[in-house]
Amino acid sequence: MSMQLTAKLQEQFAAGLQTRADFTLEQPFDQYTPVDHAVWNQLYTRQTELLKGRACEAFLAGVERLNLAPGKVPSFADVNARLMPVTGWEIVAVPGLVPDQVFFEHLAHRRFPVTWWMRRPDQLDYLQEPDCFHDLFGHVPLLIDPAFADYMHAYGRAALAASIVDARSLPLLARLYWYTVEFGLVRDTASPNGVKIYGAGIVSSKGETVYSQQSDAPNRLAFNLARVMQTRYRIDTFQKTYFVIDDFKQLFDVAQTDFAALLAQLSHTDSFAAGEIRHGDQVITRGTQEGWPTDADL
Ligand code: HBI
Ligand code: FE
Repeated sequence: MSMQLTAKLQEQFAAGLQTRADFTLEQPFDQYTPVDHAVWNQLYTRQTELLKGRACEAFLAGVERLNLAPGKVPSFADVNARLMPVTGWEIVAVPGLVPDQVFFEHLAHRRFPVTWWMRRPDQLDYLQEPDCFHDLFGHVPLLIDPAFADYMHAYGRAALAASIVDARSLPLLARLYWYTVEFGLVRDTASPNGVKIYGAGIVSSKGETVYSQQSDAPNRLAFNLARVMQTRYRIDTFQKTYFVIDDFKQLFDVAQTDFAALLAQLSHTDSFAAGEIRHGDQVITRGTQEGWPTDADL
């Protein structure tokens, strides 16, 4: 990951906010403005309404159990008081994206880094970097689910170990994270296209919530670990392909496998285009590809 000093980081530095060696800081609660709380309220209200019947039950239950509420930006300490006793995960405040190894180190110790600041009102629908709404509302509800909590931990440990051994495994690990934690779907035969949503990048986005489950454009393929690690992705558009898990137990089992051997093997193989369907794929829906950009993906 390239670490350029973004405008957002410069702003925090100017406000005298300093981070510890592990890139964390105390959530600077008094820095939130009435506008920040209003933005949280608006996004929370909009997404909880939209996600009924679209997000998986575990996600919706997590929002309830963590007591996330529309009123104001949640206190991280309050969230931790509900989260830690259940799965041993805690959230820690960070100024934004942190270097890969720092990120993996946190996950490997059951700490999830949450960007503390809120997006501006003109960024309700889209911003490129993760903010507090994406990180907290998107990622944290599933950390109170035992199977998902263990998957994230196993991912963190495997990614930390692999990234120390060989930096060439980083793109493969990032794809796994992308197609599960950020943009994962889970089977639900009673729902449109046979899927419900669990990925944080989807649940924190109004547009992608509807598109990922209901649009005819994207492919929806059964999850396969090696296949996912070989599949490139786009960060600038809705996904061309979603990978669908059976349940969180499947994810957890995947993270118990010998990542090191698979990563060593796959780092020498070709990667696939984001929208490609390959021989051997288990196709749930074949996308019409309507509206897809024609330029090359990552
Ligand atoms: N930092 N704060 C933060 N949040 C992330 O999701 C994140 C990160 N640093 C690196 C990183 N993700 C990537 O390594 C993942 O794609 C695996
Ligand atoms: Fe994220």
